[in-house]
Amino acid sequence: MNTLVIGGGGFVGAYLIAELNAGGHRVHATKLPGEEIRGTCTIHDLDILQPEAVSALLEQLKPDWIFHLAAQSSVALSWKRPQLTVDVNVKGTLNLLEAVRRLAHQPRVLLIGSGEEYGPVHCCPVGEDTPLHPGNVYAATKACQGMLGEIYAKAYGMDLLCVRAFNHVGPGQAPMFVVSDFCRQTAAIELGQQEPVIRIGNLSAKRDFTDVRDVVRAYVLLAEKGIAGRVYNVGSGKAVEIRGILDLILAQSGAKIQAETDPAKLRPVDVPVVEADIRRLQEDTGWQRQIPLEQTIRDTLAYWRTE
Ligand code: A2R
Repeated sequence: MNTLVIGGGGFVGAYLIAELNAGGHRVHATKLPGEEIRGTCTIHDLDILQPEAVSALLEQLKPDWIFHLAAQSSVALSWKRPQLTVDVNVKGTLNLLEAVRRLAHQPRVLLIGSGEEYGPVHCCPVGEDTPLHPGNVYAATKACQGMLGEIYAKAYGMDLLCVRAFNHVGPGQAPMFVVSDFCRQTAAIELGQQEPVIRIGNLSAKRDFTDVRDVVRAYVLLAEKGIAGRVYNVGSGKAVEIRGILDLILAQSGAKIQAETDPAKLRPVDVPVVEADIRRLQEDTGWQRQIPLEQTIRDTLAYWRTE
């Protein structure tokens, strides 16, 4: 397949490009000017906010599959830069949908959204038909992305799937995410760069963590086998307490480390449990998680020890 990864310069992009290469696909990927892309692919500079440039690239490449990863992906930044977040995540997606609509052929498009779209849910595991109550600017833009996708799919018969990805983790992730943060601090302590105290937030929250390599495998399986017009949760289907993650990291480290609460890491409203219902993904694609959390932590620790 001739594939296009939009927003290939981010954390997930590098892994998705590797997965597509392993599957023998021809890979094109876009990045913002000045960014880098790791992985074997043909690289194109593209700002998703330039509608003519988006159209021109699609006309030129005529991809069979498009994975839309480009986003302002930080919840914290979405509070500080709401206009930018709406521009990139909503207008950017609209530019893509409009460009796809005008193509002579209809590629398969995966819009990558987020488990954040559900908001502070009280049903666990959360299924795709649960009403969305986004609780922050980022989540609202991703919910809007999905709604636009559904409208375009119905109105224009576009071959489109919406993905709601839950927490994904792995080597190379920015340290503003909890697993990466704990692993980075642990490696810094081991290397004598930080006093032997790890700063933590709310340890009792439970989240649904999946290795990024399993996540991108799900994306490719969805491109192959997903049913057009459907929404798919992508997650492990099993919530894990953050305290359990910290224990796994400390057990793998061997260093003597104390944990200390950092008020800055506590969220005013923290949802106690987030767990994805992944039956639809499993039934339609046969996806199963392959990489246990212990392995993800081992690899993420190894990454930070050499950074
Ligand atoms: O913000 P930057 O400089 O890191 O660039 C990000 C890029 N991006 C854009 N690409 C094209 N046109 C734009 N106007 C634009 N603004 C930002 O999208 C980054 O390289 C990429 C998204 O990658 P990450 O932020 O690392 O997200 P990650 O973890 O790879 O997640 C992929 C997707 C996102 O849509 C998330 O919202 C979703 O999975 O969970």
